[in-house]
Amino acid sequence: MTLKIWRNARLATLAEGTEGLGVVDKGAIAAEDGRIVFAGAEGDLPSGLSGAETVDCGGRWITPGLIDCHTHLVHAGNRANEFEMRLAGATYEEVARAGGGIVSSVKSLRAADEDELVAQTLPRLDALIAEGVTTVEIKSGYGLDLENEAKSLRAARRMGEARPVGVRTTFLGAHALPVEAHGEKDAYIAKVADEMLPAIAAEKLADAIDGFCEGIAFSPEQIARVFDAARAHGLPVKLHADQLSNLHGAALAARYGALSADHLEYTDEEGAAAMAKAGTVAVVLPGAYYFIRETKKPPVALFRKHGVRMALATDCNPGTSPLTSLLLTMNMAATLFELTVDECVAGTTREAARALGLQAETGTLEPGKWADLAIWDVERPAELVYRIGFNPLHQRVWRGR
Ligand code: DI6
Ligand code: FE
Repeated sequence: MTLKIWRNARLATLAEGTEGLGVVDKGAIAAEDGRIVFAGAEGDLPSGLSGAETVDCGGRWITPGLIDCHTHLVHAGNRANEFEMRLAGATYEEVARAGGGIVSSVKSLRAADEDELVAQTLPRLDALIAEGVTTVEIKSGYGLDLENEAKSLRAARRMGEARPVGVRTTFLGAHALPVEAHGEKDAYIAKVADEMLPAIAAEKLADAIDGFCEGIAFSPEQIARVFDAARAHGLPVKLHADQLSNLHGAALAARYGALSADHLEYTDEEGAAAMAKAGTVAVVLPGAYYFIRETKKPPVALFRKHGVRMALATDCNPGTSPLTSLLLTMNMAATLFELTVDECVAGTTREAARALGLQAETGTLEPGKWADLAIWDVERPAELVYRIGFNPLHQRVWRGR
């Protein structure tokens, strides 16, 4: 049994039901065997906890460890060449005709073996960890056949063995149509639902199932087919919804009780209301919005009006969001989408945990949760959102270590 205490700290507990960030001014946290046993005013520390190893935080702020709840961290190569073509004036079609787009990432991923994928992904994970990330979600979706999707998810699982970080994996077979499907979307979706998903479920490679519901990807009917298969295997679902157009993806996700619907730039009020009713978290992804120079913003005011919980994430991917900073993501969400500081901090902790179905385990500083902490050299939490390209992390604690 290891007992450890962090004292002389200011806490943003994010505890459910508290005002704002759930601030405790002269706070302390105690953890036993990697779980929080006390979080609150230092004066209230149970006396039975004295004698433990104690860390003086010097008045620094402690938040829950950050959670990046939407990434495509496992991918091979990058698409800087396409970025350069686009800057030189090439259209999306021209880039695609030159072999670019998701197809080129699929080609690179299929050519890489699992060890190479792990090696290429680690620097991206390390960048997240350096900013206090203690849990990261990682999707497949660049393999697009069983062998390569399974390889991606195994590489994702290995991220959690290579580093002290929690990893949740998501199977995104319905991300794009592979070239060998020759335009036959229904046939490919049948393969995803009837062959790939069951095999991945049998190997326990995925914690959730995701899809891309969009004109350039799959229709609501095709996504529903995948979600039915997920349900049959007892796996929760998430959805890339309403990113480029309104196909009513948010409402579809809500209908399946999805953990989250993500992007949501084109979501309408009906979609927001359905999400609120289902408890589906809205994950906004300002990195993708910024990188593709989208101008339609997600309907944050509608999410607030209907009481939809909001999370934010990097969406780290080689095509539309080559972003590995959750702090910068917070700044973007505030500046571009007008989220408040409290919404940004809650959206990368408590609500991000909810978007992964991990709200009982992490995301707040409360007894019973994992001792996942980020200790910051800041005067106030607003600094986490305010700065651009500066990392004030003092120390990161994952499961008490
Ligand atoms: N939405 C996106 O913006 C990306 N995937 C998705 O579902 C695009 C991914 C890529 O271009 O590689
Ligand atoms: Fe994504």
